[in-house]
Amino acid sequence: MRWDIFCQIVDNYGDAGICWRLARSLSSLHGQEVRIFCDDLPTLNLLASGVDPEIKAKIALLPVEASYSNARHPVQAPDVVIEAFACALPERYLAGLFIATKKPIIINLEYLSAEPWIMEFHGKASPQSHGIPKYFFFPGFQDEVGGLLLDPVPQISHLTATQIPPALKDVWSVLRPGVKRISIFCYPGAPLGKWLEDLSTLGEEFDILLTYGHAELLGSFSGQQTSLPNHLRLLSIPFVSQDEYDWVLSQCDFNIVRGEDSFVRAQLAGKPFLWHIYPQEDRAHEAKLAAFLDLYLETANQELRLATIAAMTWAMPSQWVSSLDDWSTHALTWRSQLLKTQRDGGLAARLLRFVG
Ligand code: TRH
Repeated sequence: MRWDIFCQIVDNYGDAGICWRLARSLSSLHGQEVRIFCDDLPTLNLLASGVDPEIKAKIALLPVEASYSNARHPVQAPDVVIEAFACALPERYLAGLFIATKKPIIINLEYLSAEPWIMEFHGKASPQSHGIPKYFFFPGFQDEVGGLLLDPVPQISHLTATQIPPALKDVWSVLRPGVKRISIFCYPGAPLGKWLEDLSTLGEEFDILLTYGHAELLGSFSGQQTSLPNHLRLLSIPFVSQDEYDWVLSQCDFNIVRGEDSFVRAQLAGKPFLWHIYPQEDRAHEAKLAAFLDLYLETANQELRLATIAAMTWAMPSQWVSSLDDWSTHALTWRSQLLKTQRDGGLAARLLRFVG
């Protein structure tokens, strides 16, 4: 089938990240023909860099305008149109679909949530005045919903610890053997300086990998690193490709992640993590985090449950670090559990079955 994915980048990388991962899964794992129309191609290209050119060549990354200037429309509409995160389709593209002989299915690909209400809404029709069938598709953890995006192909994220991606060689060369590693990818507003300061008092050594732009978030704190005994070493990594970032997550002992793509990757890396969920004005993110923790901690003992909830809500590391070993074991169990629930192929495969 032919798929058109529309991606509007609001202010972060997540929209492009999800679209790119989905496109790769559909193309590499399921042999689908995919085009992504994006309003910010440089960002999309940045994430997609470093991928095997043969895989990349099969997916068209195009500006939004190309969706209505292409000769394929209105004669040949795709089979499926994805509106990633409910982004609006360009009017001229939609006009082409109206007069196409065979109408596609439009999928409103929603945000990932662990909240139980999505089970009721997943797959529901969203009737439109133009008559082209449109459905809601909710990614999620339960069997009844849209699933999770798994790794598209065994590439960099599956390399072993010694197969360091070239872009990370410099940083990796100064990591201290046997020292715990923490990667940091969070939103501005996180109490990062205080968090690191607390970490530095634990008497244990940590190498801290700051993803692109995060040294600036730390402001004066990063300038004070000499006053932090050797316990903490702060290292900035460049913006790397999506696969390389996945690899970083798999090579750290603890990860701070943020939007829904890195959140799922951290879980599939099988490591303890802090999900700095995107803060929403109506505090809807609090309900989302609580719903996830209900699932994530279902089998955890009371001590680990309290430690994890504390960590996920930015309590200082000294308050929960003693549970880190238990948490590491739990993270591996959770990973296997996730892979079991997604053995049907996860989101891409469920999407294919849904439209098929
Ligand atoms: O960038 P994000 O904060 O995106 C968010 C989410 O989509 C969120 O749900 C949405 O509401 C909000 O934007 C508006 O975080 P996320 O989802 O983790 O996406 C980051 C992507 O960037 C992910 O695919 C990994 C990728 N990435 C790289 O490719 N290289 C890097 O160096 C880093 C740090 C990330």
